[in-house]
Amino acid sequence: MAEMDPVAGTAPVSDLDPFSDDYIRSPYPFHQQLREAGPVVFLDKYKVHAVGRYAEVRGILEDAATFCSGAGVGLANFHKDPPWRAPSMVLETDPPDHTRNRAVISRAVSPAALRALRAGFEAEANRLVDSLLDRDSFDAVKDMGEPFPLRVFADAIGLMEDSRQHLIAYGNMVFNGMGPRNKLYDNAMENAEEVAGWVWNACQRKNLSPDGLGIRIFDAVDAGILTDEEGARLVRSFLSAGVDTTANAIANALYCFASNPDQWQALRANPDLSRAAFEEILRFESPFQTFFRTTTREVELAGVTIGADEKIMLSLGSANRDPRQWSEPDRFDISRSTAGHVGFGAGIHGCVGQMIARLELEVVLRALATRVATIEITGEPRHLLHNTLRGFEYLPVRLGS
Ligand code: OVV
Repeated sequence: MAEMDPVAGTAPVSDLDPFSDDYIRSPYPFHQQLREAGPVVFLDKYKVHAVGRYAEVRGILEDAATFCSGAGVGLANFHKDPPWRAPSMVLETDPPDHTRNRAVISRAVSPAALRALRAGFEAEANRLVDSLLDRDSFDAVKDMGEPFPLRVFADAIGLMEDSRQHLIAYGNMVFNGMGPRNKLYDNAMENAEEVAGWVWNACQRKNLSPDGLGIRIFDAVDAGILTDEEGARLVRSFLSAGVDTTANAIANALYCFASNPDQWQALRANPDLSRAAFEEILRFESPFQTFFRTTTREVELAGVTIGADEKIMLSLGSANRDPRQWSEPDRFDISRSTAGHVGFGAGIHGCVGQMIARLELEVVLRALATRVATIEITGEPRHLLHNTLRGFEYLPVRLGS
C-alpha cells in the first residue's frame, strides 16, 4: 500500500501544475479541472492545497485570522524559507502591524488626493490614444500598457525619472517571485540586486517629489509611527504592486474588446460604462491570477483537514469564472453585475490601490471609447509566461478611427 502523505488530508490529489507553460497560456480549462476536482484539492507537485471555487477563495480571503499573509503570499513559506527581500509591510504582514501600515497607505491615496490626479491622467490617456490611433499596428504591451502607468502612476507617486525604467523588471521579480523556483522565477531574478537597489533608492525620502503621494508616507515617519526604513519599505509597496498590474490590465482590456466587438460597440455607445467595463475585464482576465495564504492553525475547510502552517493556493482567476457564482462566466459582458469579483482580492488585504487602478483604467477606456471605432488584433499575440500575472508579452493591435 502506498504510504499516506501526511499533509494530503482527505483532499483529492491533483497533478495540475498552475506554473507550467500550458496552464499559464490557457488557464481556463485547467481552472475548470481544479474546481471540478473538489472544493479543496492537493497539488501533488508542490505539496500544497489549492482552492479554485469562488466560495472557498472568498471565504479564505475573508478569514485572515486563520489564513494569514505574514508567511508570504507566494508558494514559499517565510517560516521555512527566508524571503528574497525584506517582507512587504502591508502585503506580507498580519494585524496589528498590517492594520497600522495599511492605514498609512490609505491616507496617502485618499479620495481628495485621487481627485487631484484625474485631469492629468485624462490628458495623458487622450494624448497616448491619439498618438496610436490609425497606426498600422502597435504593441498593446510595450506601446500602451506599460508606458501609461510608467508615466502617470510614477508621476503620481513622485518618483525620480531615472528609476522608472527598472519598475517593470522589479514587478517581474516581485510577482514571479511568488511562484515556485522555476525558470520564470530564475529569469525574473537575473539582475535582482541591481534592480532592487535602484528601486530601494527611489523609495528614499530624499528622492521623492515633495508633491507626490509617496512622500505622504513619510508623514507617518514624522509622526513617529514608522521608522525611516519602514517608510521607504511602504513606498516600495506602491512600486511593487502598482505598475505591472495596471499595465497588464490595459493590454487585457484591448484583448477583451478586440475579441468581443459587440462589447466594444456597447462601450462606444456609452463611454460612461468605462468603470463597469473595467470590473468585467478584471473578472474575465484577472491580471492577478493566484495568491497563497498560510494556515495559522489546523483547520477544516470544506471537509478537508489542513495542518497548521500550511500553504494554500487561491486561484482568483478561477473564482472569477466559477459557474457556481457567475452565469455564463466565460462570456465577456460589460453590462453584467460584477459585484463580488475577487480581482482585487477581498477582506483586510483587498487592494488598497484599487481606486487608483480604477481611475487609470477608466480614463484609458474613456479615451479609447470616445476616439476609436474598431480594435483589431493584427498578428499572433503571445501570452505572458508568468508565475502570478495574466497578460501578454506581445499583443499587436490596430485602432481604427
Ligand atoms: C499587492 C501587492 C503585490 C505585490 C507587492 C506588494 C503588494 C507589496 O506590498 O510589496
